[in-house]
Parts: sequence; C-alpha cells; structure tokens
Amino acid sequence: HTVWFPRKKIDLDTFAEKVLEMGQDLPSDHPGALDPEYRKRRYEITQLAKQYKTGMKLPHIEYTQEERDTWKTIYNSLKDAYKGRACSEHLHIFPLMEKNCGYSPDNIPQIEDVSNFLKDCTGFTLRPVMGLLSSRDFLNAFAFRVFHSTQYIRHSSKPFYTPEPDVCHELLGHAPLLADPDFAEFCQEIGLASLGVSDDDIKKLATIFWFTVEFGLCKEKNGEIRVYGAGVLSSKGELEYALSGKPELRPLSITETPVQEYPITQYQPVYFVAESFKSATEMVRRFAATLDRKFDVRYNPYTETVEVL
Ligand code: H2B
Ligand code: FE
Repeated sequence: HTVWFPRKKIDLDTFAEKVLEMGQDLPSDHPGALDPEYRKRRYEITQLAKQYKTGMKLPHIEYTQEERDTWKTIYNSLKDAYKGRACSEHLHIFPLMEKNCGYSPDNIPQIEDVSNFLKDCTGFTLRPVMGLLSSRDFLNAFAFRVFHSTQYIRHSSKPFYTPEPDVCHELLGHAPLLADPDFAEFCQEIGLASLGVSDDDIKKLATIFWFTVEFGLCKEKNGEIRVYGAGVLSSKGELEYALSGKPELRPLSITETPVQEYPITQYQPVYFVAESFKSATEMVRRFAATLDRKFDVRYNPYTETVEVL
C-alpha cells in the first residue's frame, strides 16, 4: 500500500494536531517545567499555532521584556561568533534581515515579517507550529518550501540551552539560509524525496537533514570550512567547538551520511562537510533515486501542488 502524503499546501493543515512531545505540555527535565508562568505563556503561544490554518495571518506575538532579554543575550553572543565561522551565505543574508525584517538585539522578529522576506527571496514561507513534528511531517512540508517555526522562546534561566526548537533556533539558525536560492532548492529536494516513502527511508532522509540543515559544515570558495547548519548557528558554544579541530570532519557522503549515528543532547562528534549546496542537492537527487517508491514527484509552483508522475 502507499503512504499518504500532502499534495496541496493546504494539506499541511492536518499536521497541526500531531506534535510529538512538548506540544502543549513539558517533560519534567525542561528548564521551564517548574515555572507556572512560563508554562502558561508557552501554552498561549502554542494554542495560536494549533489554530493556524493556511491563508490566515501569521500570529503576532507581543514579547515580554524578559523574553526580549533572553533573545538579546543569545543574539549578542552569536553575532560575534558568526564572524569567520558562519558560511558566506549566512553572513551576506543576516544584515539584510536586520534591515528588512526586524532582526536586532532589542527585537524578536515576527514570523510574518520573516516569512514575507523569505517569500520574496526564494518562495519559502513560515508556518507556526506547536513543537516537534514527526520527521515525516516536518520533511514533507519542505516539498512546498514551507518551514514550520515555533514562536515561543526558551526559559530565561538557561539562555544557552534548549531541549526543543524555539524562536531563537528557528530565526537565528534556520531562517537566514532559507533566503539563499541554492540552499532553498536543497531543502525542497529533501522534502520531495520524503513524500510517500517508507519509515526506514524517512529515517535516512532525516539523518541527511540532521547532518546538513541542522549540523552541516561547508567549504567556501577559498577552501575554508564554515558552518551552515542551524543547530550550530544557534549555539555560540557549538560554533566554536565545530571548527576547533576537536570533532571529526568528513566529506558529505551518499553512503555514510544517511546511516551515521548521532547524539541529540551534546555537541556532535562527527560533522559532514558539503562542497556546495548545489552538489549536496545533486547527492540528495541521486539518493532519492535509490529509494523504493513506485512513482516520481514534481512540484508545480504555479498551483502549489505536488504532481505525481
Ligand atoms: N519539528 C519541528 N517543529 N522543528 C524541527 O526543527 C524539527 C521537527 N526537526 N521535527 C526535525 C523533526 C528533524 O530533526 C528531522 C527531520 O527529524
Ligand atoms: Fe532545527
């Protein structure tokens, strides 16, 4: 039998209720678990995501002073660390976002402004989400150039740690690269490859995603190694560590990367280095061709639908 997958952008509305964990409630080891105020705030923001449907205005969040202070701490720590470490695309786009969509140490950008900016650059749009989605749902959305973004912020007691994606990870780590045409194409390629494949193949694609979009390193034109993965770009500590010579760096590989094991709560022992986003896209295409799927898919940007061939 075949696995269901979204054919139209509006089909993504069905994901809203299917959050894995930490959707409406928090596990006991979450830094905000014992703070009733934090839980109430997080609940409020996740409810807006739950109610969101395609075509609605993206939720506008009035962030509190405490939330903006947390953002500022992270923003300032990263801004310095980006120099000489973030890839050229990130370094080029970040100032454009400061100019065009409200990025600054004193302001948490609204996802609506970020989404509009991305739409103009690459056609990517953001949609609010309550928390972690399954790998399948999260990846499937990339076929439509849709990125699911949380809007709550981590707990103020631990500005440099979060066990789940938050607005800092999404907007500082992920969003800037989604404005780059080659990177956007790479993301969509993984998304298209993920439509209707087996759980085993989703796991491999999610692993490729982990070692690229989340923790990828790349080679600059001058041969220097830089960071483009959002998990690294949203952590000053890991930015320094990843390029310190301590972890093992390997070339991105169609055979090794999809099956490499990885820890999720500590710095990565292994990173994969991409030659370019274009070559990484080629690799995903070749990998997708090896998957057992009885049909081919193509995205039609005019109708915003996936065509099954
Ligand atoms: N869901 C959400 N909401 N944000 C993510 O960054 C995320 C996710 N990452 N689900 C996914 C899983 C990723 O680690 C891969 C595809 O499993
Ligand atoms: Fe992420």
